[in-house]
Amino acid sequence: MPTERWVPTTAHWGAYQATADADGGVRVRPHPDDPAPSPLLGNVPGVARHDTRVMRPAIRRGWLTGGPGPSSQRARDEFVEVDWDTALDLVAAQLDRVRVESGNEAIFGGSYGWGSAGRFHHAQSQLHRFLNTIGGYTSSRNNYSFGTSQVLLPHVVGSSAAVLGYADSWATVREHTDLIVAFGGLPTKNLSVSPGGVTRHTSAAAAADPGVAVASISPLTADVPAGGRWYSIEPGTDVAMQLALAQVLLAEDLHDTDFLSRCCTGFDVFAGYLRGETDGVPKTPEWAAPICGIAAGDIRELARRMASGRTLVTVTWSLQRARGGEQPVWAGIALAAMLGQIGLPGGGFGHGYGSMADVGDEGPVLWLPTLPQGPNPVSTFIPVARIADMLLNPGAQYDYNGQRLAYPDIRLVHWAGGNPFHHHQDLNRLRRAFARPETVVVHETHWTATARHADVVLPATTTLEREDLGAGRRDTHLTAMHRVLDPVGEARDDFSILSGLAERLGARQRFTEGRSARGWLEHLYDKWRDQLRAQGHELPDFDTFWADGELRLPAMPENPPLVRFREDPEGDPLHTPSGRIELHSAKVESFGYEDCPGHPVWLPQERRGPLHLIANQPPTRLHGQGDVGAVSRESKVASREPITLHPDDAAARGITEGSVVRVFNDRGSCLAGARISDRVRPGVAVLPTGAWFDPQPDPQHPGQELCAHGNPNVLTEDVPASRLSQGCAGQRTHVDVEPFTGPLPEVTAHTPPPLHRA
Ligand SMILES: Nc1nc2c(c(=O)[nH]1)N[C@H]1C(S)=C(S)[C@@H](COP(=O)(O)OP(=O)(O)OC[C@H]3O[C@@H](n4cnc5c(=O)[nH]c(N)nc54)[C@H](O)[C@@H]3O)O[C@H]1N2
Ligand SMILES: Nc1nc2c(c(=O)[nH]1)N[C@H]1C(S)=C(S)[C@@H](COP(=O)(O)OP(=O)(O)OC[C@H]3O[C@@H](n4cnc5c(=O)[nH]c(N)nc54)[C@H](O)[C@@H]3O)O[C@H]1N2
Ligand SMILES: [Mo]
Repeated sequence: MPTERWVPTTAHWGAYQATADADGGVRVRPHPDDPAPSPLLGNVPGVARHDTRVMRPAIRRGWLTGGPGPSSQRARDEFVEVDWDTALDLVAAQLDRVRVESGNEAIFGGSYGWGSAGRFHHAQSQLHRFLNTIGGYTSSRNNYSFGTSQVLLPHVVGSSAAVLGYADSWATVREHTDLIVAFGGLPTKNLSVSPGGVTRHTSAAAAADPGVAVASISPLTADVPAGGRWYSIEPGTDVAMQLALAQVLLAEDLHDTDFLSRCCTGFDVFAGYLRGETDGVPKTPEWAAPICGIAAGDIRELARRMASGRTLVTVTWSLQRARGGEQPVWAGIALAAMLGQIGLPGGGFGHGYGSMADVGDEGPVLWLPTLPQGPNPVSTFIPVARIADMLLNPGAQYDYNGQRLAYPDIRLVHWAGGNPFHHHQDLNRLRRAFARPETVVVHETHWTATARHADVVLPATTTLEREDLGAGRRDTHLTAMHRVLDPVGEARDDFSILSGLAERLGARQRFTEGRSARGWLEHLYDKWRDQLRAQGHELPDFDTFWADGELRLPAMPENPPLVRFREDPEGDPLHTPSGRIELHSAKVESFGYEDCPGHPVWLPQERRGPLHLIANQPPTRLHGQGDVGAVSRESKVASREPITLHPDDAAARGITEGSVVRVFNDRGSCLAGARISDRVRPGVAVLPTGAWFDPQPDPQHPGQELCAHGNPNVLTEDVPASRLSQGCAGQRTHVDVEPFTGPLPEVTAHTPPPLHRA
């Protein structure tokens, strides 16, 4: 028997080693230096060669026979498999026709999504680079993760990096912090993930047991770390509690007037609002308690405690992924500013402890090898979460960050490395939107819902089937990602697919610069190595790095903007209009948005359903990735995604543990498997994202469809956080739940669609 060859690779859930099995599959084991490998690693073997891998280029029959055009048959028609030349000829011809007839603006290439780890084969970068060589494309801006904060933070602290890029490490927190006040809690389930990967998982263990007192404010006990105190809050009401905490600091003179006058502007306006001068409502704990469900005495006591030592106020990204999502972030900053500890070690404001592994990690902040995308000759963009609005309303005007913009008229959608039928809200509406373009091209490794909604599906390799360089934000290592498996079927990497298209459009040389994939890895590595050498860091040559399998990234001196600013507010001002932290922004106020006025405010929201639904990140996979893997499959209840309900809510509806339920509101419905637990607040249900969308006729409601598998995005509302950010607001919605008594439809999302040979 040949000896096993274990090779290094990495994924968004961490670096690991892999070896090919005799039967063509793969086995995996953690990186030897990883103190806490991700549970998501267990999905890899089942995903690599799953039946849902796309084997050959496939074309929707109606598009193949009838030609391009709007169609409601997407994801309803059958697919025909064709050879690569046929598929590439057809796609290149449509790209060319659209750019000639309608201009490159009519091509939407935003292609949002996480794809896979790997600096070169990053699908979205490859697609952007390709589209730029053929005249450009309409792009998307910001992300689903913290897209609301990306627009707000520059107004408040001058840049989003000031907050997001330089979080104190967990070691610093452990050393200096007396109290962490965590809005959204510190859910460790999120902390094995970081974009591009993480070699040593240290944040998850730190967050699980920070060794520091924690006030964990969230509707779920799963978000509370060891020794933490649970403040069970009504979803969507954190701002009321934050304002009440601020009001106590103000009323009891516990705020740092020196910091507020030296480093902030607009505190007087905010303080007037806290006192009720503008609206007649003082934001006292007694005012907040009935809104947020936390007793007034508890709020008062917490405020006093916050002022008595070093306090880190932190807000998970989930809180800004909601209507009015700017407010809990801005109010959190205002609260931290009143405590006067912004820029001090272990104090001030944090954003994303409990959201992502890199927040609080200790790896260096440094520039990684990056595929250059080149300039995009088209300047048209959309805020990323406005995809359905754009496709449905060409020409319509909308607000964004003080600008009035109009949606382009999109004829061709080209997607590589993302799954809008995972990430977007109100999937029934998204289906109507995806009926509008003339052509939808998707590169996918698996038959995801987005692949099924395409006209042309081009089979992509996974990281295990190619070579790459890998490292994540604040990672400690650069991994030489070796190839482990042969490509499945006729799958090609995105670089090779796009080289084929570039060739047909006369742009091959511009796209490839004459390099092979291996040539690019060496080129990107060498360029990066030269840059680091210029900064005094000597790294091995490519061949040595490749043979070693990894290298340790050099430590870098850090210069966090808020630390510098605190030390010298005049000499090192922030990039805000005032140069200071803006607790009132004249600029934001001047936009006149009722859903994001000039300072943090409580925006009451209409309750439109008996239960709050939290659609948070899944503990068992990365978004939709890995849903066919063992860890995700084993978590299902009656083959559906588990929904967690409080015992009182379940009893009131006659719902029993393990049964199939129907979750519904006026936008849609899905089936899910009931889990009953007092670890959620009464009135709150939790259905994580990521079960592959499985639309089927609803057996009990003729003419309607339901998702048979449990994707919460059939229920979420496709609205922006506000007119300021236009950010994703998918984290929460309102629903009702009932026992499902109809004939039970089987889950079909985990089997490939019927395929015919041309
Ligand atoms: N309701 C609700 N919805 C949400 C959220 C929420 O909190 N609530 N969170 C949002 C957030 S924060 C995010 S980031 C998004 C995530 O949304 P996405 O990033 O779109 O989700 P993924 O499932 O990671 O999709 C990546 C796709 O890329 C494919 N892929 C992997 N490697 C390759 C490759 O090499 N080439 C190609 N061509 N394809 C590849 C995978 O098969 C997968 O289908 O979801 C958002 N949606
Ligand atoms: N295992 C795993 N980890 C992941 C991901 C994944 O798919 N799987 N995705 C990664 C990505 S792309 C991102 S952007 C991050 C996202 O990081 P987050 O957006 O922060 O993560 P979520 O799990 O969606 O939400 C965190 C917690 O917020 C709480 N919460 C929801 N609404 C409210 C509210 O109104 N008030 C309060 N106080 N709490 C509330 C919920 O209880 C939830 O558990 O996660 C990353 N980590
Ligand atoms: Mo995200």
